[in-house]
Amino acid sequence: MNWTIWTLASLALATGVAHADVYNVELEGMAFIYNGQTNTNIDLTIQTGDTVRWTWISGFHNVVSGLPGDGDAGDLFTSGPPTGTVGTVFEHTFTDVGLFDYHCQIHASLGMISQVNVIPSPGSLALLAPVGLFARGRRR
Ligand SMILES: [Cu+2]
Repeated sequence: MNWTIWTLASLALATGVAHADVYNVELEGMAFIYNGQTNTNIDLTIQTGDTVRWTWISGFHNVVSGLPGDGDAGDLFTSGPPTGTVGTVFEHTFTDVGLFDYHCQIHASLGMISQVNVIPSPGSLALLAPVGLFARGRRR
């Protein structure tokens, strides 16, 4: 394999065969629901570049980043005022690594709080391998 191929491979990884998966969380009753889990019991780990899509199934809700009472609640994302319109969809694409809380302002006191764990996408790490191989091949 020649250096051109490695260069192209490196560029492809660097410019991001970025992760862009979508994870669906439903708002139903007084709960966020994902994969059969609800509210703070939801175990949702995604990668940078992935999107969480919240869909209103029933009830009157909104989706606000942070925890109730946080000074910066809603700064990262907010779906706006609560709505009971079934079928409403709100999305947020996570670009930073971290553990992100969010809640519904109507039902947070009843436990409607959850979180998203964001880890680095492989594309942001894989760059190192091809660059190393490229450097080694070039010495020949
Ligand atoms: Cu709610």
